Amino acid sequence: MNCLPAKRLVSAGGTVSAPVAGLPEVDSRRQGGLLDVAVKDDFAATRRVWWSFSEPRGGGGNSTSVATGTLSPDGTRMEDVRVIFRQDPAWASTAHFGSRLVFDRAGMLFVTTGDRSVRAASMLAQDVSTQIGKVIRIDPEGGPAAGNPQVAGGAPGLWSWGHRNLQSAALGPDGALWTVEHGPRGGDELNRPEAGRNYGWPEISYGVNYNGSAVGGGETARDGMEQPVYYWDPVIAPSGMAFYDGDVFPGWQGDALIGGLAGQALVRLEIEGGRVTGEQRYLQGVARIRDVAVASDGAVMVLTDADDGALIRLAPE
Ligand SMILES: [Ca+2]
Repeated sequence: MNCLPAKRLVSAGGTVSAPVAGLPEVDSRRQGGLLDVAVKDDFAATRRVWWSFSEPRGGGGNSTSVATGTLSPDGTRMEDVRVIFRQDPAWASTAHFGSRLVFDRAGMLFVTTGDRSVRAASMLAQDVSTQIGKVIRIDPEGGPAAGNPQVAGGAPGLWSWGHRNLQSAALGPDGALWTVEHGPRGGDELNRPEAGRNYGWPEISYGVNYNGSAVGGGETARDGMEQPVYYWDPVIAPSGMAFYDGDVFPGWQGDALIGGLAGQALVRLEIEGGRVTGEQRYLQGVARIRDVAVASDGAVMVLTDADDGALIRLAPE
């Protein structure tokens, strides 16, 4: 089945809606598509929705973009839609778009991007004037966010740089943004990106390129570049992340839950004092896991990545 990207609503009872109408055009080739969706706590009153997607930008180019709109009262269409962020520069690539959207406690919106997967673009992850390979932080209307770092020549919204392909992000119990990025072979990373810091890609990595060659000069550390909190070798191919804050898995309180695509697992990281103290895997081999969330009743919701993908609810018997 080759689906066009569609945003759908799934009811509490598991009924899947028809595609929601009114979305802007999406470049859905290869890794492109509808990427993430976010609402704020006041959604029931405002019906405002934010989503990231790969947007055609002309001339074969595209970018990770963010749109916002209001879901119609009957849930069938987005209204008052506008694009509030367009990654600069656009690039002719069908890979490494990121992307995740996370609201922080100040109500600002983190947007994670990717390095576009081709060498000339990947190098721009180190160029602070671009939005390639970055964590971006904007206000919910797309404007500048108070509290962003002052970086000389920094692109609008610049928070942190030197990232490869960020498909996992969540706000931790510490109120900070945590991310997991796809590394090359053997280099997926958990980071806690701090304002104005450089996370090293494509200069340092714990992995090697897919053809076996070294990343950069083959170093894993360099002055002025941050170390990951944790890394995977072999990789899990991370997508989706949530910190568990429910009641039905009491032993998981405060732990990070991360989806594994190639890893075909739900990965749980025990984190104490900002360090990973244990790793467990669930649903091993069941499916490629695209996203994970914690429901209001404490159940864990897992979205699989397949032609006939499923939304799975995990709760104790
Ligand atoms: Ca890094």
